[in-house]
Amino acid sequence: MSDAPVDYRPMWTDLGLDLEAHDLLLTAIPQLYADAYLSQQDRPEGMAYFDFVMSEIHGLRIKELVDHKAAGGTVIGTFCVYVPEEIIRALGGVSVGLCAGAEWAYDQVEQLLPRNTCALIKSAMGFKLGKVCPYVESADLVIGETTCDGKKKAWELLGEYAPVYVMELPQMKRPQDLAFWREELDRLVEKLEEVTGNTLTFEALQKATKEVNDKRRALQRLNAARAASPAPISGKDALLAVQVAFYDDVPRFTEMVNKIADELEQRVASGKGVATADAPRVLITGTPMSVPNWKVHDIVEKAGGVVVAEEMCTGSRYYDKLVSEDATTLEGAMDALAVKYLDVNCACFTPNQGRIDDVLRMAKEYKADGVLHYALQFCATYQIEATTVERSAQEAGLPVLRVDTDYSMEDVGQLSTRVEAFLEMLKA
Ligand code: BJ8
Repeated sequence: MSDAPVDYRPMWTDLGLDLEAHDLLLTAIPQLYADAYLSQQDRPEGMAYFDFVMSEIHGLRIKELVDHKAAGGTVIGTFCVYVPEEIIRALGGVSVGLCAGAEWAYDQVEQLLPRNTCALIKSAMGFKLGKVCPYVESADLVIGETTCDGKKKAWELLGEYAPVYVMELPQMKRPQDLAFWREELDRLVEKLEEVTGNTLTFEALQKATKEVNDKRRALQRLNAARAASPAPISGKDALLAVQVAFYDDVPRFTEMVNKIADELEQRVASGKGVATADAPRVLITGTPMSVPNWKVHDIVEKAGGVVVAEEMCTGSRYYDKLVSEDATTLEGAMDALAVKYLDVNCACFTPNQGRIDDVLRMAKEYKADGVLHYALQFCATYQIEATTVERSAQEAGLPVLRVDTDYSMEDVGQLSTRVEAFLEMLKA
């Protein structure tokens, strides 16, 4: 096999990317990655896989998606962990997460959305309008959801540029909400059957459920090792693993993460870590962080702390619960999916005590010294819920630092100062 770099430009042109703008993006991400990731000491060797994945983020993986489509498959884009990837997979689709973590084409975005819209929505919209995301350009269908008001209304506008289907999410978790959600999953199946041209079967859904559960089990293993002191892996690396889980090939990802988990378990047994045993241990909770948003983890870890857990959708909310594999019928398998997916604790639900319980439980399990509440600016649900999280954590004796930010780097200096002071307090 030749080692010559592959020229992906014809593929990007076929996908309709703006090559000039895309070149700029592909210059920025490796710089960010090198600064945040490759500068780390004593990383687990298994992270070489993720270095490779990141170096090919718009290359090899996109080629795989293009080949999958050429063979009759479909690609389905998603923005939320409430969208069951098992159904997409069982219907022969590949699920790819489309949330974006960088400011892009905001001049165009702000002609459509108010300036004070959260960065996650603006970025997702910017990647589409700016024609720099090969994932969204590969998607046969984009699935939005009615989680927060910003997303719900943004999908109407995104629908002018891409084929969008919106799932309605209940805002409470009562029995009648579960019944509604179960029906909503049936409507999703109907739509996906239409797009994929395939019919959902019990066997295919069970197989997909097992495969996605295996992926989550691998992430559970990787993350369980972080309870050790010293932490065997940085928070940044653990975050990256979950970020990649949203678009990588499922069996390959599972295999590679299990290998890293093996390595971490050996590190724990031999007392090897990435930080000193007295480094302040921080649990981060809040809104999701999509590639290449590594800002807050980077600040904490460069200031001498170590992030030991993430209670967020790019964290435990993605992997900590499994779908029951006990069903014997398609109906039963769909019921199991509905139960699992409604059990995600997003701040768009009221009440949302489950999230508070998770934060307190995880802080104990991962021996966190303090909690950093992370919210994107203009995200009302998480910014408001921060008050309850802070109060509950403080009652449990955990100091809390609230960080409201966006994807810009303008506040890095100011945030670093606040984080350093917080870490000093945790050490005292
Ligand atoms: S389940 S957290 S992935 S909705 S940050 S767009 S909530 S204004 S991302 Fe999320 Fe699903 Fe919930 Fe998780 Fe709105 Fe807030 Fe922006 Fe957000």
